[in-house]
Amino acid sequence: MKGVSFEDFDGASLKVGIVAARWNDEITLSLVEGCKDALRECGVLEENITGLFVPGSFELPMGAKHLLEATDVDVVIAVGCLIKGETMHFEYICDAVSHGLMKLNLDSGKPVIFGVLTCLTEEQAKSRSQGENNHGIGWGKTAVEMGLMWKKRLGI
Ligand code: RBF
Repeated sequence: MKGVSFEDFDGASLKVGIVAARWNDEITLSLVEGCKDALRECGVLEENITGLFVPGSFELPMGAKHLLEATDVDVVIAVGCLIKGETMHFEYICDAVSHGLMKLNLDSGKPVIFGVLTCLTEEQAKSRSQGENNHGIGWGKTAVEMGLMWKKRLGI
């Protein structure tokens, strides 16, 4: 199997936030569905999933910070899709988002999952957001694993 394997988790105690960018929303909505499918498969309850949309991927770190501070979620998944264009925006936004999300992980102490596709073409983005290759599935499972790890460390 390409990527990583996961054990069977029991996420019934977890509260999960999903912040998603509206840029390339055909792709990001499908990625969010992949995340939710995986969360449900791991036993996360529908009422324990909180969603928030932001305009673009650059806004994901701020949106994730909002979820961490204004709600009682244990873990946040930040979902976006960057597609390389004619300008340097792709490089700047990829760099800013990945650093912003990592900083939030370390500063907040709660896990923030990097659910951002960085693609050279729209075709790549489509193939990574559909069916069994929907990367949202792996991000959902990663969120459960890291959320449970965080709760265990705190003894809650
Ligand atoms: N946001 C995305 O989530 N994905 C993109 O592919 C994307 N491309 C952009 C390209 C340009 C030229 C600009 C100006 C913005 C782009 N954004 C994209 C939006 C960006 O993440 C952010 O929402 C805006 O720059 C406002 O802060």
